[in-house]
Amino acid sequence: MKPEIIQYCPLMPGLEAALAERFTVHRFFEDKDPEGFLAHHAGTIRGFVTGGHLGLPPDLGAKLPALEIVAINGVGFDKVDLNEAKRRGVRVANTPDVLTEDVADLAIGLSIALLRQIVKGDAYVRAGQWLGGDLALGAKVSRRRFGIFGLGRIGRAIARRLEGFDAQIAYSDRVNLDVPYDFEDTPQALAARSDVFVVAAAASAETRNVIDRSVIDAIGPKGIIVNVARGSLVDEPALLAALKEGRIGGAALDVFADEPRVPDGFFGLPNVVLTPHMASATGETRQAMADLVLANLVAHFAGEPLPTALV
Ligand code: 8YV
Repeated sequence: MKPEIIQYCPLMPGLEAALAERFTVHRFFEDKDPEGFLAHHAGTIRGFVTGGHLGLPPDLGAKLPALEIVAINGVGFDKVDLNEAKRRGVRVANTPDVLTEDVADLAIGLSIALLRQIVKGDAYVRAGQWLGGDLALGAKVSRRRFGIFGLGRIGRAIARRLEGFDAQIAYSDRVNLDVPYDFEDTPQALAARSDVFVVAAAASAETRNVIDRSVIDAIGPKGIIVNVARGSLVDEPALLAALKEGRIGGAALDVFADEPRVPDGFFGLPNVVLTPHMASATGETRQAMADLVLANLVAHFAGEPLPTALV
């Protein structure tokens, strides 16, 4: 008998095929009658495969008494209750490291796109406006002051890339780390010395809405914010209000508080760049993530240690 697992979101076709070979896969995200499904199968579901942005909703987890493993297709585990998993003896794995470069690359790309008006320039050429004059001037990227909020694996990869731009790099983290960048112990202090404030910290109860009005105002009308972490770190209504009132210079956002729903208010603003949570979305990286998801599930059901265990 193949172990039964829930697939909670679409995955790479190759991963879906590999899962189907080894497991009885319930494509929960396509189920028209999830309650009916749970009434019949909840008791035999042993694995749960999910996205980092989706995790395992607590009420659903509570309905799966035989659950043994949650395999996250992503590095973020903010949507999985690790304490509850420990308490229940449920193992949890994510896909760290393999996506670090891509997320850092997108943070740099978004910074350049906004400062150098790449998206605006593209629209300008397509609309035939080039014939009628010049695009307004952008702002330099090289030698700019960058503040990185969260200097974990991804934050450090962003900093390393910024060294190539001769940027002035500062950061905030829980502690002062042994790195060649200036440390600030509050997001406000970091914001006050940053032209580009990059959010790269993990989402948690402590970091919820930590980028609030005081931080946004400290970034100020000459500064911009770039978010490749999670929407929950930023007070989104406060950011939108600041953008509308010109209290912050701009925002480049890959993540949103209630994605894929993005507040309409952002759409009409000229000083924003918006992307659909695509920081890890390259073929190479999504394949590497898929390989890790499969390796963790296979290891678990073979009774072996998980390659990238959280719990
Ligand atoms: C993915 C992510 O977009 O790694 C994460 O935590 O949010 C992203 O890499 C997502 O998890 C895809 O499932």
